[in-house]
Amino acid sequence: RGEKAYLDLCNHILTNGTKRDDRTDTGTYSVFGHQMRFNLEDGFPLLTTKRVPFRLVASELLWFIKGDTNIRYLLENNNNIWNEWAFKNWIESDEYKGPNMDDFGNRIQVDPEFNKIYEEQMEIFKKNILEDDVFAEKYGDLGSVYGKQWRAWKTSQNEVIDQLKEVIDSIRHNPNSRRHIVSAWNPEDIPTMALPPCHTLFQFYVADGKLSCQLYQRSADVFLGVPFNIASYALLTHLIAHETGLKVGEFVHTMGDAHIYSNHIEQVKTQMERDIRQLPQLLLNENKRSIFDFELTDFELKGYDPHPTIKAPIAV
Ligand code: DHF
Ligand code: TMP
Repeated sequence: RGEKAYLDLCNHILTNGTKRDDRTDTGTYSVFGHQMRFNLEDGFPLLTTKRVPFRLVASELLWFIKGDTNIRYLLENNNNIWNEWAFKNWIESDEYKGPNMDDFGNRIQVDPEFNKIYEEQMEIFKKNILEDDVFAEKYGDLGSVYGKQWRAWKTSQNEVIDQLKEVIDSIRHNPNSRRHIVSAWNPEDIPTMALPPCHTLFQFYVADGKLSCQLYQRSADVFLGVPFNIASYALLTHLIAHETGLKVGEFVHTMGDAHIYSNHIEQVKTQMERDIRQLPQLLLNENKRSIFDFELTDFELKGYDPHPTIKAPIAV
């Protein structure tokens, strides 16, 4: 349970994982089908064996909750975690006339000179997203990703379904339901997405006045993505519990392909040697009730005292 379950998963993959090639040409060690449990009553599950930037987790979640799919909002909040996937659309477009950026994700890691040129192009790209409405509209959008499916799933009758609002209503009015589900996996829309949803589907469960959440994550980058995903769904569960007058229960994290990229192994080993510290506590602004009204300043994390950051390259 808890952070130990995360470190156990790392150990399990390094010990028993199968070496596999992957889409990004990075190479991974992976296992298929794994589950971790986090009791949210024990504290907020932000890993302590490395620093996980809560501010970035929170602004990404607020972006999903708004139903936004454009990275402009993230950039306005100094959040750069989705830049590469929007940049990819830009450099593959006819309008891009700059230096060749093919396969930039791998080249920046092996070619310092190329990396410099990439950094310049990325800065120009970010500036354009922030300052040029037309450019942002066209190239800042990641397609029908999480925010769109959560808040405005389009039906065959051209209606929209607000899955998030409906699930909150059903938790409130019919807590015993076994149908508290939100799906980001919309087969028809997959081709229009910058990245098909990794956190694919989640379900809530109410018992003893407590709200639990289980996530099915089809693909899990255990070193970089998973610490964010745990914190993000824990935060979402807190927000919905707050709105519906429930206490928080458990977060159950179920994974399909759980992998460690071959260029994260040293970092993972460093992290595994560290001792687990006490979890922080999450405080929410008591004056706000609806999850749709929350802003970054309404969250406070108390007592977060993690080991230092561990850097790693992300596979694009
Ligand atoms: N692709 C891959 N290969 N792995 C991912 O985890 C991933 N996650 C995405 C989009 N594509 C992905 C969205 N979420 C970082 C964390 C989560 C995330 C994207 C990026 C990340 O780079 N985290 C760094 C800190 C980044 C920063 O400070 O700006 C970390 O050390 O946690
Ligand atoms: P894939 O689409 O080929 O599975 O690649 C997606 C990669 O991104 C994979 O390594 C999983 C990772 N990922 C996470 O772990 N968590 C996330 O939230 C996101 C968006 C991606």
